[in-house]
Amino acid sequence: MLENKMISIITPAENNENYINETLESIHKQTYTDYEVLILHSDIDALKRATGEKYTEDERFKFVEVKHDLKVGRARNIGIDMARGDYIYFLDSDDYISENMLQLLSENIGQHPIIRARMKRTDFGSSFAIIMPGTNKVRMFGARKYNLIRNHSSLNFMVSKEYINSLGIRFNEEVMTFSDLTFMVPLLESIAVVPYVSEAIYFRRRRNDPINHPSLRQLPVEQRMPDLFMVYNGLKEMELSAQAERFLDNTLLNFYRKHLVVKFKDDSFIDEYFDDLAASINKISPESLQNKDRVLLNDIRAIRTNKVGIFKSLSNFHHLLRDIQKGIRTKKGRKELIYKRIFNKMDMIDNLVVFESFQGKAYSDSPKYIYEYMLKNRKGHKLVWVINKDQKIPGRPATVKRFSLKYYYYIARAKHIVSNVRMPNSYIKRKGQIYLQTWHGTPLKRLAGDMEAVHMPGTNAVRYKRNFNNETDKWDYLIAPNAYSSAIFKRAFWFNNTMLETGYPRNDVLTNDNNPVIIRSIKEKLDLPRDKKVILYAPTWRDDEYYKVGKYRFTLQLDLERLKARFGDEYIILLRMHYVVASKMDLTGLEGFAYDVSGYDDVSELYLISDMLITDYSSVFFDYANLKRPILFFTYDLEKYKDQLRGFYIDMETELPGPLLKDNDELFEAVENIDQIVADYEERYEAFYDRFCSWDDGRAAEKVVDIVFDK
Ligand code: C2G
Repeated sequence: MLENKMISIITPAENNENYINETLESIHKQTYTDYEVLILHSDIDALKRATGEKYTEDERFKFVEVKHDLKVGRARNIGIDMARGDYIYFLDSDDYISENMLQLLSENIGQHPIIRARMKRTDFGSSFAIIMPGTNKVRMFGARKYNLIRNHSSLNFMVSKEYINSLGIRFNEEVMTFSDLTFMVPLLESIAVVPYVSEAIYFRRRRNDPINHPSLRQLPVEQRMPDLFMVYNGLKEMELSAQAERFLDNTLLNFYRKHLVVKFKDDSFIDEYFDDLAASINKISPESLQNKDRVLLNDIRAIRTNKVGIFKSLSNFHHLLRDIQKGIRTKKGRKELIYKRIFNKMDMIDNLVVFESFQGKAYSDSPKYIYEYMLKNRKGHKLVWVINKDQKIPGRPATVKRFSLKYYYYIARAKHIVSNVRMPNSYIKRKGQIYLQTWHGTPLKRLAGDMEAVHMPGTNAVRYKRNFNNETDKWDYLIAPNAYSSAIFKRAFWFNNTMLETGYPRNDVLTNDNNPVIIRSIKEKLDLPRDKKVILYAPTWRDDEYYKVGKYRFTLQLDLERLKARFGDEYIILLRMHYVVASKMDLTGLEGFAYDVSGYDDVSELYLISDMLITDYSSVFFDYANLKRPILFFTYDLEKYKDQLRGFYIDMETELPGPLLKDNDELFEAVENIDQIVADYEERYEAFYDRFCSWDDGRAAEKVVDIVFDK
């Protein structure tokens, strides 16, 4: 145990205001109490407000004001210079440590100048900061000490301050990334063994917003690469041990393989960076190339002999091979290969337009209404629909199934793509191609970049946001149904192209076709009784209730038997599940009262024929409000949905045009007293209508087409 030895924890906090409290809390709970924390930030007052009194009143917590745009290396150096402790410990302000961290480090460092503890990646907050009793073994890392530098980082090392000063080492202050190596390599070079304790754990938080708040490692390759070259070249000037040489060479080669090779798909990237790459690759020692595979060695040879032409051919050839290897195994892969390598090399066809709604599941939504407008008013275009079932579509366009070979053919050759959801990740947006994204609803639930956590199967927040951002980068036009959505879309979709502030084409019918003749014809098409009023029940889906990726479960909470017994003489009910819901409903005994209209393509037509809407958190109510008919919210799981799954943009309690009803009893009472509810909510409904529906004037399709397509 260290007697009277103080530990200085260095924690740069810029841009981490959201997480810092958990970091500080984990320090505050330490069983070893002789420490100071140097928290470096450019706006101390703001940071102190965020962290609260507990830390500002504890003099061990020192808030140090630094310039706003300091690189992390500079901040750490300032910390080292100011530290009064005997030991320095590096902890980042979005991470946290187990309670026994400082104690175990201090108990086990002995006469060594350095020690390190265990590290774990986590997606969670510090409530999960468990300790692992009984694993308090100290291992010594000698020959393998460089393995302790995980992710090129100095985090979680505790080092003697006197020792740092005797070596005179500091972090490089010019680079944004890889700066830690400039400190760690000279340090480890001077040390024979590093003790490692596995019972204390450093929790490294996986950042969930790689677009707006990337961690350093999530920055674009173009930004990280020059940093790596600079750091690598600088360190290679030193007299290094074989271990350090290997460590540095492998760092460079791994970065090359993981990131640069992908970028080199594009020849212009090779032209831009070849010389810098060659300068570093030339410094790799021959021993580090032993046992490397042929593909890598061929690349290196071309780089070292300065043969850019050969390097480009190799790179193109390898990408082709990789595409073939990846593609050949599955049917879909083979189609994607043909798409990428053949269809995408053919010319685009200027008047060809591909339409798709809800991944080919329906002929519906705004793409349908844009299509129908074009059919009448843009005769020179060839229009194609992506639709997965047999379906008669007016104007008899060519139809293709999603992911069929023809589908790939059309999305490669069409000048225009119109879709209301994301295209597949394999879609390559061609130069000159125009992608009109209509989207499919005014957002109530938090969207994409605004989501904190992601609870859908088969993904995590980082992957989800990255894929989403790749998609939104491809959008040339995006339709906004109202000013509220326009502002949210810009932020949550990171969207900087043309926002079409036109209202929704899918809502044109709610203005233009709201008359008894059309309503009757839709009811006839659906074979519904005409002497009953119609309730439409259209809930949304639940992110965490699923069978598998893309197929969600929905458990009906509505008591249909009771509803029928009480209201069956006056009403019928249409049950409309969200398009990702795969659960089937059993309506035995409810014939003539409850109708499953989940398979009906166009929900706008269902709105037209309904006298009342029951929904929950679905965007359907924003559209339905155009009709100014009653809306009830059956929100039996409000707390869970709001707090755990998504979070909302508006206050459900005060801003909705109808009441929140938490169980069947409340819901039935509301149906019974619907006239009273209409009267009670009149004012709120007006305000809601003005805010969300006032752009919908029946001409949205026309306005969109005029902007996006030539006459
Ligand atoms: N929809 C439907 N039937 C339902 C629910 C939804 O036909 N029972 C259609 C509506 O056109 C609705 C759209 O699907 O506007 C989107 O559905 P939401 O329930 O709002 O959910 P989601 O697909 O997650 O989209 O910005 C909007 C959000 O992205 C929500």
